[in-house]
Amino acid sequence: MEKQIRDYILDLGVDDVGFASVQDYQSPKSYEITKFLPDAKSIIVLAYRVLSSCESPSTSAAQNGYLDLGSFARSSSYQIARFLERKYNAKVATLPISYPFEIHNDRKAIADFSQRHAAVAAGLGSFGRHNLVIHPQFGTRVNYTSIITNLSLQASPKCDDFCTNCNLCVDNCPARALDEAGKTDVMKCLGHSQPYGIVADITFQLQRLGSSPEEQKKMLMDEQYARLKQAAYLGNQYMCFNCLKTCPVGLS
Ligand code: B12
Ligand code: SF4
Ligand code: SF4
Repeated sequence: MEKQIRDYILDLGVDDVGFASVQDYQSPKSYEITKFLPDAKSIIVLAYRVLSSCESPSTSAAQNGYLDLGSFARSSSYQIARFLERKYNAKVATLPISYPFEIHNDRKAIADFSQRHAAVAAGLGSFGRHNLVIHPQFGTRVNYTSIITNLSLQASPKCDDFCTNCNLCVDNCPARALDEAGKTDVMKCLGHSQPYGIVADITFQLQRLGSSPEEQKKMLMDEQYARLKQAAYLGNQYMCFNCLKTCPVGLS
């Protein structure tokens, strides 16, 4: 069964796949797996290589490559889930590349499920100094999604540690968000990687509330407002790829 599932997934064009047993998924801040699927037994983790457009000097081109990946991942995930249901009468729960996730004041920007911990559990990489998962072939230029299922699948072997501690990711972070080992300073990263994300939106709205009607009109005609709107429509607002693209592992 594992081979049939793997072949189906790779034939779709997904770059790599790994299997984890639910016991191997250890993510202290995430919800229990049974919250997503009460009789969950395995996690199928899918790896998608990030396009070389992440290096483009054009922010829109870099962002568009990422949105392309996101659409492909969503479509692949749905097709694989349908395949598992039809062929094996399986129960499934698909977990996204980023959104949606539950939003609560006490959890802030912590997703329901950690794709990074799932990828490590499924043998699709190991954590690096930049707190991202490094894949054996694609290095850090990779995104992950997961499908939780009640099928019992043989777990894939775990990966070695690939980080060479060269510190390039830390030195190339424009927000200095990676200075403290083992921690990403979320607010510093957010300000730089999502300059038109929710934090920027709240700042704009607060400023608008305290402005005169004339100033408000001016603010709504300004490019800043159009950028905030565009980011909100697109959903994925990442505009920085530095830690992902500067990591040399897997590039040769
Ligand atoms: C929200 C979010 C963000 C927020 C962070 C909010 C936060 N609270 O951390 C912000 C905007 C800052 C962000 C930035 C980025 N993100 Co982001 N993000 C997410 C998202 C949607 C949810 C993260 C989350 O809350 N997970 C739940 C928590 C509980 O788990 P976790 O985040 O994995 O955190 C654990 C690990 O970091 C772990 N950990 C870290 N280092 C180490 C080391 C060791 C040894 C161990 C054992 C554990 C460990 O400890 C944490 C607690 O358990 C995930 C997708 C997802 N659902 O996982 C993508 C995701 C993590 N992001 C990703 C990427 C690529 C980025 C960016 C490069 C931006 C971009 N251009 O894509 C930057 C990188 C920042 C960095 N270097 O850390 C990828 C990472 C892929 C990879 N190769 O690892 C993910 C997995 C998206 C995906 N589906 O592929 N992101
Ligand atoms: S995405 Fe950019 S700002 Fe965020 S940690 Fe990586 S390099 Fe730093
Ligand atoms: S850039 Fe260097 S230090 Fe950073 S994760 Fe990659 S190998 Fe490790």
